Amino acid sequence: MSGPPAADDDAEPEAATPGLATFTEDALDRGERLFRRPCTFLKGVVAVDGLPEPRPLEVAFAGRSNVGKSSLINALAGQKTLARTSNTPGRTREINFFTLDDEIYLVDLPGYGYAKASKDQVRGWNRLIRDYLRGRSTLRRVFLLVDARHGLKDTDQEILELMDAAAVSYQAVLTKADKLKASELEAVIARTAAALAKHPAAHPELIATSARKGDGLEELRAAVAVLAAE
Ligand SMILES: Nc1nc2c(ncn2[C@@H]2O[C@H](COP(=O)(O)OP(=O)(O)OP(=O)(O)O)[C@@H](O)[C@H]2O)c(=O)[nH]1
Ligand SMILES: [Mg+2]
Repeated sequence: MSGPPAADDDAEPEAATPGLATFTEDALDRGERLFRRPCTFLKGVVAVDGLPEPRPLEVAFAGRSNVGKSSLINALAGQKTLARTSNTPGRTREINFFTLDDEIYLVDLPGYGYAKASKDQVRGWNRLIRDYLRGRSTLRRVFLLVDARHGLKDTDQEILELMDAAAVSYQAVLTKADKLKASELEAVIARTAAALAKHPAAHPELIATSARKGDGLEELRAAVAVLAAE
């Protein structure tokens, strides 16, 4: 006896939210397997002359201070204490390199726009970020983290312009999606995707994540796996 037809069998894939990146089952699967590989801290770098020898793939996580860069790296790797996180903005002050599967660098950048740091500190971190983004020829993509509650802010403009000018490919990743209702999240996705459409080096579609709840981690892992396979 056959049961009722399985509604989804031949159906089109669920309509994607406009502005959100979609991935094939295969890419999602590869992403999951990739991030089951060992991920370890390699080193913290305070000046570009300390950058490690390139690996086949390097991706970086950039964004305003406290946006959730270190938390997202931890969530991706499934390790709570790989990268140091904090309630206090300005936690990550070095460029931290993590090695995934021996082949891939995940790079945790210091946050920018941290109001309480001294001018000298801010200048130093900004220069470090700028030198890294401009000079690292093996950097394949920057995931630009944007707090879903706030969207892109004025303080993001500088890095957007820098990456456009240096032709560094980047993709926006909304963070802390757990803080928003679905309708609010859709609105910020649409708004952010529209703003980024004007930027030549920006990937047109974003990824919405919650390090706390796990949303979007599969997709972000898949994005890294797709780059690794290219
Ligand atoms: N609700 C919620 N909070 C989050 C999430 N991700 C990070 N946070 C919180 O945001 C704060 C900052 O997180 P971090 O990961 O340290 O942020 P960061 O971008 O690395 O900060 P800096 O190193 O200072 O630039 C911490 O209190 C985290 O617990 C999330 O997905 N949901
Ligand atoms: Mg950090």
